[in-house]
Amino acid sequence: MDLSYKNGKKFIYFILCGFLINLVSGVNPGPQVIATKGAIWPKPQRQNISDSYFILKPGKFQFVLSDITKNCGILQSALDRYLKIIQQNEILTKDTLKYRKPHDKNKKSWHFREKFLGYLDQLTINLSQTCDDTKYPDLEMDEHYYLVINQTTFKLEAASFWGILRGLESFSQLLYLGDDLLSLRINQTEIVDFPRYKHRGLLIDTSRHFLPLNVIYKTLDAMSYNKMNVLHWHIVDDQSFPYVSIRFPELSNMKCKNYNGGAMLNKINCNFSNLGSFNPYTKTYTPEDINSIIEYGKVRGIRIIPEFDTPGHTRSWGVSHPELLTECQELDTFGPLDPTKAETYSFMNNLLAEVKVLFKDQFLHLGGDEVDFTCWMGSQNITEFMKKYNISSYFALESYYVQKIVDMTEKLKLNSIVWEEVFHNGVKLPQSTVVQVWKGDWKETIKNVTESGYQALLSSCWYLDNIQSGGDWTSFYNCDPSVFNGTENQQNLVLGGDACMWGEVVNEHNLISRVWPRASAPAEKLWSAKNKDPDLDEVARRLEEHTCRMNRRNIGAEPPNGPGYCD
Ligand code: CP6
Repeated sequence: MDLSYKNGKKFIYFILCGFLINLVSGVNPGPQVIATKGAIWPKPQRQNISDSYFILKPGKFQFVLSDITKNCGILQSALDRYLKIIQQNEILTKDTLKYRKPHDKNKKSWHFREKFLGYLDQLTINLSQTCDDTKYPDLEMDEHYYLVINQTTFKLEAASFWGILRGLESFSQLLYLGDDLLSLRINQTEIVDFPRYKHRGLLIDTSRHFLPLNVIYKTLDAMSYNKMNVLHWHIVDDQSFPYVSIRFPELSNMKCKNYNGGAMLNKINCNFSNLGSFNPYTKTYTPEDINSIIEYGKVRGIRIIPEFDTPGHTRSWGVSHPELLTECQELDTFGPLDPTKAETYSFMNNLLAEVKVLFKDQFLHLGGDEVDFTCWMGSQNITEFMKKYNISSYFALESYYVQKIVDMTEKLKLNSIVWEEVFHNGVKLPQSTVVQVWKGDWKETIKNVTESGYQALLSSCWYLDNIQSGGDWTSFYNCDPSVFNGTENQQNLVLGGDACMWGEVVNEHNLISRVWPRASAPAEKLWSAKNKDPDLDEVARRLEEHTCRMNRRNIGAEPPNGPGYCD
């Protein structure tokens, strides 16, 4: 008895202490953000919605195709995916039934204006163009769709398959569990929707840490739930070269120099830094791996753009090809790719030609960021080369290299994306080049880039490695790519942007929770209509539900708004 009394007293102290700590540290939990059900993320361009609703029985529901769409494999696979997602909701309704207390059963709906309109058993899919299964998503893909759920019509219409994909995502998000906790509901609604920007990307970095295929697939799933359409794959860098090249397999699969002259890879004699990849057996991407990622992205309307970042960030290339790197003054240390050698360029030409065929996208990211000049400064060979060709600065030398690579890429009939340094260095770029802006003074840089007639991508405000405590999606959300001083013509040159998840401290275990739902903020900024003065409480409620929805779909997104729960 005594004991329980003491415990009780302890408990009171505990509560009091907690209260005082809260008071002193100024912690105010604030109101809990209550999710808004059946609201779409990213917000559609135009949506009329009424309180009246239909009931959808997941086991009974089906998609109906018009004749023109009947033999479209890519569409069929999308319908299968979304039917599964919709049917998952049936499990949810059954679960809530199981755990409900009996007295809840008589609970009346709180919303008096809600009116039951009937059952939604099928959604008609109207694709107005013939479906072409062989087409890969590209910058110009048409993502426009039209969705009507009313008393006369249940239909989803689009000119292209890509629009149907985006519309299916919206349709699946409209479903919510009714207040009776028994039925899936969908409100009467009409949606006209299309993206504000064509390029809505996410950068992943598989050099600093390897990311297994299943994590990349999951990332692509989550991207499709957010209507993002570009995976910017920063596939190689200083730390590792996981890309298995057909032409140069040694890049990821280095043979040890002193291994008996044999051709086999020797794991024992090859320590960590002797390898181009962290592990040539388990931590590389073969052409087959890359193909399956491209196909997985394709059916979700996501382009896969690889980045082969040069001339800096290439230390791992030198493991098997030290001759490509600038030899520095200090013995056995290497700098950026050696811009003075013809073989550097023939190597790059062979590599990029192979990459073009494998990746299929019209764009290739050439990097060009953060070139460190220290090694060039000490190199006799570099100094002589600069004198001979009248190159007056290291910036000019860097430009000399990038110019050749950009021209090479153009000859391969590919468009280039480059980091902003390339623009600052005054490289004469083909007009079709896209400049990706990542540094702090982005408004000034985007203004200058578009003034010169180049297209631009914004990343500066969407660095996911930049973590601020207390939920930082609002800072990502407050950044708008059009807020710079430029003409309408200049505004039109902004293609969109990338959220960047650099890999220094991110691997398969924390990638998903670090990216989601934080990347959902740029996803909405890039899709939805411009809103100078968004109601952040409304956005928070919608993001809360969107996060819960991703969780229900097996995406381990973190809570965006502090304390709360998912139904
Ligand atoms: N790696 C490469 C990086 C970064 C860049 N390029 C980077 C720089 C600064 C920050 C985050 C990432 N890790 N290849 C710059 C584009 Cl804050």
